Amino acid sequence: MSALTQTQINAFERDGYLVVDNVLSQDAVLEPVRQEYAALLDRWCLRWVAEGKLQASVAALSFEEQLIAVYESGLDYCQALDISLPPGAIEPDTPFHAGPAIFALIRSAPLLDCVSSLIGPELTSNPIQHVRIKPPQKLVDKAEVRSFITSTEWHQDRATALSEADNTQMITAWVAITDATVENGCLQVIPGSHREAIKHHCPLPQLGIPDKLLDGAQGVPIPVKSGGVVLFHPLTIHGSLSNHSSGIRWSFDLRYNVTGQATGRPMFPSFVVRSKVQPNSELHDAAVWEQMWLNTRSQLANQSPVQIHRWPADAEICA
Ligand SMILES: O=C(O)CCC(=O)C(=O)O
Ligand SMILES: [Fe+2]
Repeated sequence: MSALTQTQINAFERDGYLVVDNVLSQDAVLEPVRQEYAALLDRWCLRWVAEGKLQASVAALSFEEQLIAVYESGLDYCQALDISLPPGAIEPDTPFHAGPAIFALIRSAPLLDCVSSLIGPELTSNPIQHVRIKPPQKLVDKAEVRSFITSTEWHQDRATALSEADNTQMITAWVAITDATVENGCLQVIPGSHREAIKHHCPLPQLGIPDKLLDGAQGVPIPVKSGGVVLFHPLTIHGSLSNHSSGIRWSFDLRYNVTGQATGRPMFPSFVVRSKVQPNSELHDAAVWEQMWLNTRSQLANQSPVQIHRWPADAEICA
């Protein structure tokens, strides 16, 4: 798999999204990510066991079983496993994960080839990025609203960035680690919605477009197999279904913007991931990338809470 065909580019421009199968190598890219996450979760489990919050027997389970056991024990793994810092107050020890396998995933050449086909060869890794490892919905608390755990409300990614990035050329690359199916909570999109303007979003209970501003019946589910990618435009209205399977649903959402344009999250670090005009501006060192996030955390730990979007909860349309 390399650059997109003209037919694929046309489909992206028409629909605002594109599913590309077999972008990421299982052996070279996804297996290292799985191993890195297994080791990461093992470390957290050891800590929780030592703190008396988790039964010691959990250590012997598979990643998926561990994750589910951790969730059922009432432990919050979302930020511990995420690949970004959170909004709001940041502490000197707020956890996050910026490991070498994630850096390699972000830099994966076939993935960058796809993105370059849509926005050109000068690419910055945008810091609006997350892992979502969703447990079976039957285990999820009825009051749960976070899109790291349960279904994701209809929204446009442009609304998750500050308005400084409203004209930024950006692509979301949603990477399937497990197969994403209608049953386990794949993405859904409203085809062609990227041709409309940014919609009003409400921040609560989860950032999303109020029902009265869209017709969710136009949504189509977009299943994709492990190693495949969904690419979408920042104005494409999308969300996800809930996980009605008995296993986890695991994805990463990565973003890329044209270098030099605003990222929409200026307090978090971005880096040049590919450049044709200035190849030596590319960052190739995973340790430097991790250090950028560590430095950001130190700086933000002494500051007022991080505001990541523009949407007030008291807007009339949100009532
Ligand atoms: O995976 C999900 O549930 C939502 C992901 C999403 O909204 C995104 O990748 O922009
Ligand atoms: Fe999104």
